[in-house]
Amino acid sequence: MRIAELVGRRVAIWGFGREGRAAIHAVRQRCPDQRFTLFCAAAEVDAARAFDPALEVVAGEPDAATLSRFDVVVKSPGISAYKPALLAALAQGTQFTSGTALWFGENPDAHVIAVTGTKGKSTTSALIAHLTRALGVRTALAGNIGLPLLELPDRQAVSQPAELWVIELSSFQTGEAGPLELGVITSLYEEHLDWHGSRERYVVDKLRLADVSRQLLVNGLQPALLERTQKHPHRLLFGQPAGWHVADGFIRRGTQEVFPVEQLAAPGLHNALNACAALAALAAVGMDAMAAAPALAHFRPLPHRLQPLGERDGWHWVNDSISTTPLATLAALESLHGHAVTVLVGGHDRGLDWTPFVEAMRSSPAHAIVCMGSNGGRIETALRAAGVACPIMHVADLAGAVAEAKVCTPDGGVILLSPGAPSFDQFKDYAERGRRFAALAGFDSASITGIEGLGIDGDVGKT
Ligand code: UMA
Repeated sequence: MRIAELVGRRVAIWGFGREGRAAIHAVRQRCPDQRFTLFCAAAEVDAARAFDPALEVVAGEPDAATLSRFDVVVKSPGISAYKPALLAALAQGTQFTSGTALWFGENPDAHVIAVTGTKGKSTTSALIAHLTRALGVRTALAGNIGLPLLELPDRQAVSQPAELWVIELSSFQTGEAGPLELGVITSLYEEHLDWHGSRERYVVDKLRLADVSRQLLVNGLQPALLERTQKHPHRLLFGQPAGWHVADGFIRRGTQEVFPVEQLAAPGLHNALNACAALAALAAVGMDAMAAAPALAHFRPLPHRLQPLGERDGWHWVNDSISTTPLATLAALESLHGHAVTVLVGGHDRGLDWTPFVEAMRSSPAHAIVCMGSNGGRIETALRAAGVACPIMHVADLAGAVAEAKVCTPDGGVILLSPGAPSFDQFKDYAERGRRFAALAGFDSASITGIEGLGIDGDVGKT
């Protein structure tokens, strides 16, 4: 759908976050005389009225009858597409679209690499943009990583439009994109079950990217992903010995040594694999990946994703606040193997199974584990029941966890925040949790949390 198709129709925008605001602005620019309605939370009403006085602002969750009074609803990604009210309105003929879908409608011939995956999608997107820019390609970086597509300037309105668009898509958006040149799927685990309703639907929604991608690049180390994408007519793999993969301390293309893992700016095996995905993506769209590879040394790791904050009071501090599954916490610990690591785990309890974490800690414990937040007690109990042989502490919140970590971590050791759980029990989001951790450690939280490179050639900053 194009934005111009909204003219003269009954239009509502649902959600007043980053995406909702971008949608209001874009629709207002293209359809200045259009009346439209915004559905948002009661706490957002004043800000919404100030943002666009011509809006009809309605507080609270719309029901099916309310939604079905509209021809088109532009929905924010965080609102589940499986809400009963939405499905009922859809059945009555209301169309649902989104900022992502409208952008693709406006830009059908843009040269796009879209990246999704349970883990690794933001870093891989940023790496692709970093590498293509190193080759001199004018590149836009946007999407779920932190910049709504509708916030990017119109291609027609800028003197130098992007030559390549690198777009991160969450599982909430993969069904809204395309058609596009290359889809990249970095990994497939279990996430966002509250939005999708079931694991199978999460997988199906995530894999919608395959349907709209002319070429599909997937992680060759994940059997389930391989099986689910094998019918794609132009499937490429990374992580396997014949192509871009990691072996014996090097990123390799086949047998050729391309880049030493220890010189990667972003630490950990999973980041080396993300780099393989990025290099393979460049090669897939006909760019010189070998020439771009040296730029991996200058990539700035994204905030909150296994982000080394630096040294304070004799400890190394690592912020992995984005970690919302126990498997992500294990990956973080794996990447710090060989160091004395105190790991801070726990947060909002959404019922995930911590057994793999507990089992891993039984065979190879961290230096110490501090459990916190609403599922902290549950994790502590499981660790103790399994007889994990390292100090285990239980505290109420992040401040308490940092204080405990300072007591039990030796000089030169690592204090790692990798909660394996969402932040909503104590914070607005993972970014706020990461900033708080940085501040508690003694860093200037504002200066470490920007994402470099958003927008066209990095013209947009973010904190
Ligand atoms: N809302 C409802 N009902 C709901 C949920 C939300 O009415 O059930 C309303 C809220 O009241 C609010 C608005 O929706 O008015 C918030 O919209 P949103 O949750 O879609 O958040 P935005 O601020 O628009 O941010 C979104 C992405 N957030 C989500 O998908 C949850 C951001 O990804 C993204 O960076 C931003 O657009 C810019 O494109 C964040 C994220 O956590 C980083 N993504 C998840 C992930 O990466 O796993 C999916």
